[in-house]
Amino acid sequence: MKLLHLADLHLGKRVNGFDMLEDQRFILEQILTLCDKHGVEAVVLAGDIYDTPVPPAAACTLLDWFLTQLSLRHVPVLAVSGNHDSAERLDFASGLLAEQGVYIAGRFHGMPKQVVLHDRYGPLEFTLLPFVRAATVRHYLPEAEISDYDSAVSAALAVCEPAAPRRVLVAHQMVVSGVCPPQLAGSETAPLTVGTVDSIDAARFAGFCYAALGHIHRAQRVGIDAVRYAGSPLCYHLDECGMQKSATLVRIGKRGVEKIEQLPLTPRRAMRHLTGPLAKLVAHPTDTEDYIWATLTDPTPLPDAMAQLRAAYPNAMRLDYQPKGTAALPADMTQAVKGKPFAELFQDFFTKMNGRALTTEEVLAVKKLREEASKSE
Ligand SMILES: [Mn+2]
Repeated sequence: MKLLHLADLHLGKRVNGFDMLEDQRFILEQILTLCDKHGVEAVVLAGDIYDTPVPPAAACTLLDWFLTQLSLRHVPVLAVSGNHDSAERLDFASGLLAEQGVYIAGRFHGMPKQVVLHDRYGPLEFTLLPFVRAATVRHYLPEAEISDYDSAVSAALAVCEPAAPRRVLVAHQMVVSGVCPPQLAGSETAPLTVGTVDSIDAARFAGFCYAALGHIHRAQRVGIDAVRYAGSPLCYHLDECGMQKSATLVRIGKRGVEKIEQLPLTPRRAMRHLTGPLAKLVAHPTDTEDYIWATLTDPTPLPDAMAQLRAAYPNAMRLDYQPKGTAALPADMTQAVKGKPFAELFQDFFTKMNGRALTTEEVLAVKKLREEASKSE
């Protein structure tokens, strides 16, 4: 079976005040074209279908259109809620939609939804695990030993009796392999935390031939090829400037995954980061409809800089300064803080906020607080 794995559509999202709905419609049309071209037999939506629990009406209309188009092509859809979705709203009419081959798991009721589709090799099971917090699972499975996200997801999956030898998991969680954190894209939001406390070990998915994940906006494998994040289909944050987005085509054969391909997606407007003096940036603009983040290297702030920039690039989203010779702020803060000890991070933060370093007494006080906090965790 040829699956198209998508996630984090975030329909209805605004980026820096810009409504992305037209861009989203454009990319969904492209995805439909890819479905036709590659003979996709099922589409997986691994959560964060909408950007907010109460999405704008136009976002609902867009999803309605997309699901209808897939249904007209007789392509089943397997969808779960993400942390951005309202689980209840996403469940609206899900019983009726299931009759049309649109399988949606919004709420977790104590057991993931299991859907069995068939291909030439027989049954293929989809386990649809909506986004869950440990407390939700604990509520429905009071007998299970649940201390964190990892044990919660394990317990939630353990309830299911395998319905076919070949099983695919659809989930929206923070999944890690060993101690290796996934590479964030920049636009993920809660419940991400520093470290791996709220994360799930990919080893929990050993019973599945493929785990279609959502939550991290950068497409990537987690430890092994068959555990993957599809990533968002569009750049949703300026930190994602220049990131190649894709849809993941997975071919499942007799014994499991046979081939995985990342099909590149081309946005209606690219998101680009330009650096240089303003006069130079606006002198010969190219692809002027793109979403632009400009870092100006002019020695002093310029009046009307944004107005000038927008005259050349009407969709300029952000403007900042980095006069020549000054240190650049790292574009990816996660890389900058990675591996730094807590004391050092706090010292940096304090110095930045207060313009002075911590005194020895303060350092000790912070150390004490930190120790107390870790005891109460
Ligand atoms: Mn997301």
